[in-house]
Amino acid sequence: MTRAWWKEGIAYQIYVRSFKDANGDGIGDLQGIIEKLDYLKELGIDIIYLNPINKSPNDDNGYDISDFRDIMDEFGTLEDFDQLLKAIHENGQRLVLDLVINHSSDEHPWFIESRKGKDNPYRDYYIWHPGKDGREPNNWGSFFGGSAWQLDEATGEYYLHLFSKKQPDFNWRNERLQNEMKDMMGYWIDKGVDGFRMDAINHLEKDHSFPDGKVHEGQVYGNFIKYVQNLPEVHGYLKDIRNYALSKREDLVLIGETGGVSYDNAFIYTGIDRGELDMTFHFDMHSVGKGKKDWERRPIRLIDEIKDKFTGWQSREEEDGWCPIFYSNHDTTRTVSRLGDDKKYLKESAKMLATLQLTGRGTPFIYNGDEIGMTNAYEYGLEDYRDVAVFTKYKDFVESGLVSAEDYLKGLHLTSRDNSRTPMQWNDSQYAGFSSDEPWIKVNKNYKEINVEAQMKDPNSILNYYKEMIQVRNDNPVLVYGDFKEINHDDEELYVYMRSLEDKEVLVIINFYDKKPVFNLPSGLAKSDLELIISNYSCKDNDRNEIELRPYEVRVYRIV
Ligand code: TEU
Ligand code: CA
Repeated sequence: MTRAWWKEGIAYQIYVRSFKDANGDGIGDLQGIIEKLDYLKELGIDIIYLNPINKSPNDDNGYDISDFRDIMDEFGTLEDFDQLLKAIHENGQRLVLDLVINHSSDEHPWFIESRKGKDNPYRDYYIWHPGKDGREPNNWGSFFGGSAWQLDEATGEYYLHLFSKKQPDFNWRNERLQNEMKDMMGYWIDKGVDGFRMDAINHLEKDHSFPDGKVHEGQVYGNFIKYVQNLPEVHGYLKDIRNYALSKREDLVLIGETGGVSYDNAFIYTGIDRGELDMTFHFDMHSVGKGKKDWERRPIRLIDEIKDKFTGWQSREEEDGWCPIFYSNHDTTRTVSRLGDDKKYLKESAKMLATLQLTGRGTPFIYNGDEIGMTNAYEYGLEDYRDVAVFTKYKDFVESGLVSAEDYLKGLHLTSRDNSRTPMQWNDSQYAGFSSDEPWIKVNKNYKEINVEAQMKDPNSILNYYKEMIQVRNDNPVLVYGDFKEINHDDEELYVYMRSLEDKEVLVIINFYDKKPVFNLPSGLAKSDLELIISNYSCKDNDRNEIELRPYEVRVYRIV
């Protein structure tokens, strides 16, 4: 197995806007992150991935960029950035930036030029199309609801936006645009950035015949996914980007965000011989427990929703490339609310999920707040939401009568991205120690019970368990590079696997529910062969060759 810093490190994703506000304007900022670098070092974090920090009108919280080379006003200045990067490197940590090059803000100078006229030199930096029979060019709906086309009066043509209408898609067939984007990456590489998470990167190419999509039951628009995702031309763009980036610095890490990609096809991007990406952020954990309707959820099925996926990713050949291990990010709900039990067994289930994440082969990406078991915000009213998608989808679902406003709101408590964007809970002071002023989005009401300060003092806290589990991973390279072999895949409650590297073997037993299953040791293995490394319970044991597990109990054993 080829070694790399980005394979061995523990990564942590910071949603900057909600992490720490240093200047008291209610919005997180770069100086706030600098204040918390020692906390991250103490936790055992090696790699920090920041959601977008470039200038943006924040229609989609930074994913609509109006200046790719400057810092968002609310987050600080380029000087703050240089200070942050220097502090990260002095801490022996690395920085990965979010690179958003599928689209820009409609307030970017290029788009302002592009919409001025059909013969403007920037016109085909973006994707314009005449209407059809007085309407949009086709029936595509954006990911955020509404049509994927926006009419621009100035020239009477429509522009394409897969996301919000303030996020016009770039035309990646334009070589000048390609060069502008590479040059911009070079600017950040020259500043010392260690890698990039490349946003919506497998959407760079679209089918320019723009055929209508099939309108599925319960949907208002045509499904466009096969015309805008994973088209073959994407690979050429990625090879070109990688060649350029690595010509400037060899040990960069390039991580693509790629919907519609999983363990069985990620090699098309991460295959070592492909020369494209080092890892891909997939969406496998987003859809776990997703109900029939966009706003509904159902109980999780361990085998086909967790084991098939985790084991699938763990079982890939080395030549297929590497992978991140993560549950949540800024586009999903809180891990322990979606996959664990955030009421009766918050601590036990959060620690169980931490163990699964930190004993797998792949780079663990901990989403900020998961290390203290932050939960969804169940008390939010519609007025408390900030995500542009909440309101565009409100039109599609509530105003079109598909669901009542009351049921849509209940659904948001279980499915909205804003659940994972509530302010980081540092202590039990007003605004949870995130800010001295009212935050841009309401603090979760449980911050007095769930916060960093309280958990630092509690040896049995989720935070201290993450710290311990990270140390266990660092002390046992078998957990980083070791082979993975699942035991008894068909068990519907227990997830059990062996990690092995040379003569080292570690057995991981995970009870995924609030039940009390018994694990019978496989033949050839006896209790006397097991040495407990870590568990989320104080271990009681019988003398038989079986292990009784309590709700959400995990056991990590060294085979001696
Ligand atoms: O999300 C990308 C995204 O949502 C699409 O890739 C799509 O959901 C997927 O391909 C479906 O299979 C990124 C950011 O993470 C998100 O926060 C932004 O809102 C979005 O891009 C637009 O920049
Ligand atoms: Ca601030």
